[in-house]
Amino acid sequence: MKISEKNLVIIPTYNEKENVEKIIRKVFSLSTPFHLLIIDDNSPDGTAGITRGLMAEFPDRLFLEERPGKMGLGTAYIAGFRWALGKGYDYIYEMDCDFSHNPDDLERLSVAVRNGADLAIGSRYISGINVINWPLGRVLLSYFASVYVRLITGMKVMDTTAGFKCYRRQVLEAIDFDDIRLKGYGFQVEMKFTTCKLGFKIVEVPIIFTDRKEGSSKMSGGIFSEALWGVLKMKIRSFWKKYNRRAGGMPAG
Ligand SMILES: Nc1nc2c(ncn2[C@@H]2O[C@H](COP(=O)(O)OP(=O)(O)OP(=O)(O)O)[C@@H](O)[C@H]2O)c(=O)[nH]1
Ligand SMILES: [Mg+2]
Repeated sequence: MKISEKNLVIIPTYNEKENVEKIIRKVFSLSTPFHLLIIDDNSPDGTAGITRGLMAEFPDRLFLEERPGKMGLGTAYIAGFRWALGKGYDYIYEMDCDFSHNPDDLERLSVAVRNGADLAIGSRYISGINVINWPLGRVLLSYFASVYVRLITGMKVMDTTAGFKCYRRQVLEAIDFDDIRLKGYGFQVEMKFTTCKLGFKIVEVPIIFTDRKEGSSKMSGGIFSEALWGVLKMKIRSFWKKYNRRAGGMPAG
């Protein structure tokens, strides 16, 4: 890796006091000199305070952005992307705080983008189904959600809802964040769909995903139904936009 290349890992947090210090230390123990941005939504359990306490130990590498309340994963990432672009990072990673994503795999995503991918996805479904400790119902839900998204969008991505990724900065520069509407799992789908439509190269890197051992899930029925309907609406909107461009502005909508 060229010494001038800057890598930023963004981790959104909400009530991750059991995990946050461990994940920070783990990321900084890797051989790539990753920087880390924690985006905390005023977690009642004091996640931000724990992070702040570690900043003196990792000066110029550990950063914290605090938002006033729980505003969802999608807007947290968008805030992080804008921050990263403003600071000149070359490679921008998304990772959960709960160790479902193995921080060691950051290095493998890094290799994929340096070998030419514009977006590297840590994929649970590229070689079988690599999910550990999820109840069968949750695995099936996630897997068939991915199949559903592939059918609707036509994307050739196996793990369409994956949230462990690395973007080359040019991808994020090309995306109009104000046009990204979905917030939860839908956000992850919409970002991939937009990246695909812009013609960027997406590569899936096989990973093993493990259910969280500590802290609690923020997954909800609302997030699920947003993804279900939102993906359909997203596809219709994209079709409409294309049609509008071809028809020179007609019909309105
Ligand atoms: N800043 C911020 N972070 C969030 C929010 N919701 C979830 N997170 C974080 O996003 C990451 C993923 O959330 P999880 O609760 O693990 O959701 P999940 O991985 O979809 O669900 P599980 O598999 O059940 O853990 C974790 O690091 C959470 O702390 C939010 O509203 N704001
Ligand atoms: Mg999780």
